Amino acid sequence: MNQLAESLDHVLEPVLAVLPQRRWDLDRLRVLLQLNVPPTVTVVGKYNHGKSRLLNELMGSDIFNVADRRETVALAEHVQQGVRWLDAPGLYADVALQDDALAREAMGLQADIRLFVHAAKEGELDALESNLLQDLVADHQRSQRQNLMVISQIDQLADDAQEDKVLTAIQQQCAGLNLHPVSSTRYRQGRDGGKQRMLEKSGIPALQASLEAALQRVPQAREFERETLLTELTQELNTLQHKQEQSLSSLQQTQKQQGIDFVEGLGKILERIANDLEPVVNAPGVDHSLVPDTFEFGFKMTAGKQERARLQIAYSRACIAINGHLVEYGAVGLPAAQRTSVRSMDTVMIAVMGVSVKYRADLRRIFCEQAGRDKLVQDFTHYFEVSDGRVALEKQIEQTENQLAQTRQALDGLSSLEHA
Ligand SMILES: Nc1nc2c(ncn2[C@@H]2O[C@H](COP(=O)(O)OP(=O)(O)OP(=O)(O)O)[C@@H](O)[C@H]2O)c(=O)[nH]1
Ligand SMILES: [Mg+2]
Repeated sequence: MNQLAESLDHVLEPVLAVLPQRRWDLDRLRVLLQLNVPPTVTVVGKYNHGKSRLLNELMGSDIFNVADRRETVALAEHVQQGVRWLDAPGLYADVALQDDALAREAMGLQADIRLFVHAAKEGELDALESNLLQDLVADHQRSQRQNLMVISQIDQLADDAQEDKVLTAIQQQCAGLNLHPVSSTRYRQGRDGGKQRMLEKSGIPALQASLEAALQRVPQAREFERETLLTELTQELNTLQHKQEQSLSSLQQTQKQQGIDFVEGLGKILERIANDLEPVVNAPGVDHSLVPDTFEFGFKMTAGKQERARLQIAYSRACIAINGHLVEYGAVGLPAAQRTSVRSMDTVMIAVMGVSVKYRADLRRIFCEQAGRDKLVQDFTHYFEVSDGRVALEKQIEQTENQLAQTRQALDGLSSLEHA
């Protein structure tokens, strides 16, 4: 691979990675950016309509194979006097459409000038030809790539009247395009026999004149097409970049706000819990919960039992309030790496609060002191940050950042081409 091709790859591959749907345009741009590719002329049309033979007559030598059947099955090229002639297979001839792919490569990718060849004896263009011609005309409007309409094998028509009729009908199908009626056989006869009238009647000299003018326009058409493609691609990348920047900033904003809301919300809940617990943990008098029950009390209610029940209820309420917050933020279960075989134990609540019974002193330390609440916020926030939703959001941000970096790289590459 030469140096230019390598540096083009370096620029165009990143663009393709970002805009895979523009592969075709990027391939064409690669051709346009190649230096020293002679103006390229190709033929487009159905098989056996005389395409290869026409090229031979235009070149003045029998380079391409001509036969009375489907003949051309691969692209063939010949450079002569600064023009690159490209013979392509007939369209729609091959059921597997392999030939069509080659024809499209020639007319879509390589050619600056396309000779649309249609045999006069076939009468009007059929639907496939007509669609193809419309595509080519639309492409010309976008890219200034040129199309010449050639009606071939006019010697096969009975007389001038029939020729008029056929040409009039076809002209209506391709408004705006000049028709070039030609006969390769007449041209050959005229040339070999030195018959000037036959030469003129072959239509080939007139086609040659049109082709010559079209060839003159190729440099400026290429320049226009290159600029058009570069502008379109740059615009598309700019739009994409803008969208990606917006979604990145909105994701980051969500991430930040969620984090703030989680911590602030939890802080408020903990303060409310501390207020609710205040009278329970600071009840005056003896702490009966620490007095063990003895056998003699059996199933009777005791002050100790009552107090422990009160503490248990207060603690449960605190846990329910906290858990509600965790549910709201999707931070209920443990991250996969921390899960055990006991599913019911794999909760953030248990991981942070433990399973031991809580007494007054515990509740006071855990909820009523700032340090205790700070510790809870810290521990719960840790599990919030590793929760599935939070991790997914982080991944999404990373992904968007990567995509944005790719888009920027693609844009940088393209702008280096514009300024080259
Ligand atoms: N009478 C007459 N026959 C022609 C003319 N041009 C080509 N032919 C004949 O038509 C047949 C097909 O010509 P080709 O040039 O091979 O046709 P093609 O369009 O290249 O065909 P594929 O390569 O199969 O797509 C050959 O037998 C040619 O000699 C012409 O102007 N007049
Ligand atoms: Mg051919």
